[in-house]
Amino acid sequence: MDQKTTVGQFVTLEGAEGAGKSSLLVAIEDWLNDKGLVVTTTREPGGTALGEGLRGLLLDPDLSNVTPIAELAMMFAARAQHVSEVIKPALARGEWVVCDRFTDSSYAYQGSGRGIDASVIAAFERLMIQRFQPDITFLLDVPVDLGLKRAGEVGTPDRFEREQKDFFERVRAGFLDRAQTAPRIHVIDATNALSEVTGLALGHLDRFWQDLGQSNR
Ligand code: Z5A
Repeated sequence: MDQKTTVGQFVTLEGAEGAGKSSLLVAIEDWLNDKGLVVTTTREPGGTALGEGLRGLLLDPDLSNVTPIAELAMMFAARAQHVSEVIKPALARGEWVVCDRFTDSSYAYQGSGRGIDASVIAAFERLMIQRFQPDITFLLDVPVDLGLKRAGEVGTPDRFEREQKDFFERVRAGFLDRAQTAPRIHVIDATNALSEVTGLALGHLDRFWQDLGQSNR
């Protein structure tokens, strides 16, 4: 396919603790670069000076009594800045953007995990980012115990990593429910070896890429 016929696409990676998003992001970036595409990689919360500042507060284990709605508002403040300052400009330049987490995480963590009603999150989504959506999403699904074990092997626990197992069970269920409602979300069994997880995701990405070529003919 002639790469000049494609326009920038927005790819997001989702999943609970230790699912392997960071590892997959590198493989996707390499795959897209091999196609001759320009790729911007980024993450949430973060991706801008404001977003990284808010990330520091959101993950700070010493801030133990943040209310769920304040947490949600900070996630969306970071996201609004990120969409406007980084994501949309990169897409407008024809680049592909690969982002570690996006709005699906707010539905899973602040919605299913913290108990905020989905209609409240949808209202933030409308107000703050005008319902801007990814083009394709990979949801890395892993049982909570395995994810926590993997994540526990890296660094000291942040504010989210200090949550109890039942919180992460709700988050996992929330992600899987959401995947039922959006065809853009591809669920990948992340209990597999990293090479297999990568292969499954790149298979979906290749089909998505081929379909883009079809629609550009
Ligand atoms: N959050 C939120 O609440 N609401 C929102 O709207 C948003 C975010 C956007 C920060 O996210 C927190 O923000 C997050 C949710 C919340 N907290 N939690 N939980 P983050 O993405 O920065 O944090 P994270 O999810 O905790 O990252 P992570 O633990 O690093 O997960 P990962 O990126 O999916 O995993 P990884 O770093 O690629 O892998 C972890 C380890 O497992 C590493 O040693 C790998 O080598 C290993 N690994 C990975 N895959 C495999 C396989 N397949 N086999 C064996 N070993 C593996």
